[in-house]
Amino acid sequence: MKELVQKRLEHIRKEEFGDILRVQSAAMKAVHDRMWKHRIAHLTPVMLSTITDPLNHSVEDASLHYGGQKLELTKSMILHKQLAVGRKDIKGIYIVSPNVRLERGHCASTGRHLLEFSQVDIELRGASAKDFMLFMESLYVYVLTFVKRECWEELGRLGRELKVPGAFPVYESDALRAEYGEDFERIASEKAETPFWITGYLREFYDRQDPKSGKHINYDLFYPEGFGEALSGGEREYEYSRIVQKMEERKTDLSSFEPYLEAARSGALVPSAGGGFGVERMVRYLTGREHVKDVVLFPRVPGEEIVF
Ligand code: ASN
Repeated sequence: MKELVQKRLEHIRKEEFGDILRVQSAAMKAVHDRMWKHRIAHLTPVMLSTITDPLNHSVEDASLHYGGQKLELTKSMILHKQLAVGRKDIKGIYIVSPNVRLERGHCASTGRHLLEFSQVDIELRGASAKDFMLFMESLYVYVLTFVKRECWEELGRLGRELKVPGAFPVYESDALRAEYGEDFERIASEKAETPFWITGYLREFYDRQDPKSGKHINYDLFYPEGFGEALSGGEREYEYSRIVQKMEERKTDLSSFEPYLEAARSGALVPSAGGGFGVERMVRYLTGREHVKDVVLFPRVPGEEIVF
């Protein structure tokens, strides 16, 4: 125990954290400023709920019992985001949202996974995929420009040179898969010199699928230089019958989403598009560190003992 405590203290005291945390502070200030400018409302996070994101991959159970209810720790606030933008007076919302995803061991080596992380989770009422992608591109350029200007000394000491992108190329996931195989995301990110989008993923029920063409109207944003996925999101399903159909196709247990389904049945959901980007991944990219754990004082790395 003693040795482990010392090891963790060494991590907390690492000299470079001064610069890394300064970059993080600048990036988050830029995010909040941008949201303010666009009248996107800041919501406080939800950490306990009867419903949470089913995710696209399986993780270990993170639920608890309280007051006779089974409550889930938030994996993402996607379902709450949809409920929130049902308000007519809201143009969009964002949350700096803590997410708990008890990933299985293999995620330790990706450099991008933590059991607990924060994402800036955004949803725009009435928006299309295109609207959201443009919004995100301008946010990204704004953050990068701000960090470069305000933190040039810190970035210099960290040995990091950042380029502000012009265009954001868009690729279809099927086309990249055909070119590079199953590992297409990693390969495309390693080859890229600017951030880029990949669209058209088959995944959770809440991302919209065009009923006629069968196209999945969703997207991921990727960092260049091998830093991998930055954001995922999509247009949303909001009609009760479509949601049930998509859940059934995915063999989802409908009863565990009953409050959400009841809301959908009563017409509480509206068209929207959104997405979320991980704060730690963004800071890792901005500072050019190897692993997300290098930018977090108290990282929860899959497979590593938690001390503090
Ligand atoms: N934040 C994502 C979205 O808006 C969902 C997620 O984190 N799995 O689509």
